[in-house]
Amino acid sequence: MHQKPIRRLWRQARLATLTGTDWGLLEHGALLTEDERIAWVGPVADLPSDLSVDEEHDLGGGLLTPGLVDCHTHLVYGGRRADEAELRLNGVSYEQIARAGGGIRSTVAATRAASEEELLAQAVRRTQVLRQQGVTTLEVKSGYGLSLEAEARCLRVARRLGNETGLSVRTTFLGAHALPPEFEGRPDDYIDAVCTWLPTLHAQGLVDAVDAFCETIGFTPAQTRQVFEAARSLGLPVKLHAEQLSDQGGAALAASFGALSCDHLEHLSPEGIAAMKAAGTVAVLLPGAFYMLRETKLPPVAALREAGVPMAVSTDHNPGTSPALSLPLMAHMACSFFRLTPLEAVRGITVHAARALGLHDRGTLAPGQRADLALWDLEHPNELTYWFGHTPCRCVVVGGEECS
Ligand code: DI6
Ligand code: FE
Repeated sequence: MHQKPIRRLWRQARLATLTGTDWGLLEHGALLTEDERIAWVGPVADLPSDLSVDEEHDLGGGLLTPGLVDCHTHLVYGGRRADEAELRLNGVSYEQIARAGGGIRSTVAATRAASEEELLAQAVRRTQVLRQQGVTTLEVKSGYGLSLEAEARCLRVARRLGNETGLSVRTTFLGAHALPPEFEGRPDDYIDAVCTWLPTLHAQGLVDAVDAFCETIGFTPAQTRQVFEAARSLGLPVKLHAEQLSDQGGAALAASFGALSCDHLEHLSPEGIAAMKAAGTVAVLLPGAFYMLRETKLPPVAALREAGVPMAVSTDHNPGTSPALSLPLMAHMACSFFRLTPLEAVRGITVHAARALGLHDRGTLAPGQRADLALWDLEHPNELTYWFGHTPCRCVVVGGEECS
């Protein structure tokens, strides 16, 4: 039976539509939604006088933007690494910590030991914090299980997160994140295993995209290519942790597979930029990891801008290098550290972040887009990158339904 859509009118707000090359500000704006989609956006004065709606929402003079999109997180994991962070701040090196069984491997051990329900409860709490700061869509990577069973558990948790919190969750299989202890000294065997797990996980509906960590301390370009070929044979899109600590040519490799995004990119070369531009690959910048690792090499933002490569910004939430849960803070840091303009940074946590996930139905306020909205106690969207350390988000709307 075809039911009549629920029409909701949202008014008494300033709107930032982000549809063009500017903020797309509408001073006295209104927005009409039909079920989970936006049906109309414009000045309140242009609303037809005989409009009939099922619900009317007074937005109290706030600022309405598209719901934010966090396009790169490692949100599902067990344990925490504050002790390791303290050791590092007391002068112990990352390598010493890793040799003593810390680092990524300690998170792998804690994740393997945790039940699905425990992992879910922790991930829900983290997701609620992201949502309180405007996020309506997020990506969640696996990569702390590193066995078929534990990776499947983490991806199931990521799938369930959407139901538990009402947000949209995209899942990414990152089996090629680190070498698990049982494969010590046998990285090629591990990559073979990862490639055999992928069809199984995909058949269970757990994988929206495939990622890898291409780095001296991660996997080689040849190993990354093997993972990408397995993804391609299943028709799955790829993305890559590329050029974070050194230039491995990972971005060009990922672009040759039509990657949705390359992420980190502090050591990205001009060739990598050209390949990303040609492939339409999004550059995802992660100032949280840059900051926590006290990196000094900046991603080549001016060259990316010049080339016209779309830039996104994300939290990279993970327990080792970026335990951050505020996307507006990351936008602020993308401006102050990486010299994005406020408009670039805001597009980077909305429309370009959506594109980094292959999603074209969100990130702007326009008819046909999903009715994913964030309402802020702000006068102008440039304040999203101005304030830091507090939360001016009043609530979010997901698929036309008020959510918090
Ligand atoms: N790059 C990173 O910065 C994180 N993963 C990755 O591929 C680090 C993850 C961790 O230390 O737990
Ligand atoms: Fe990451």
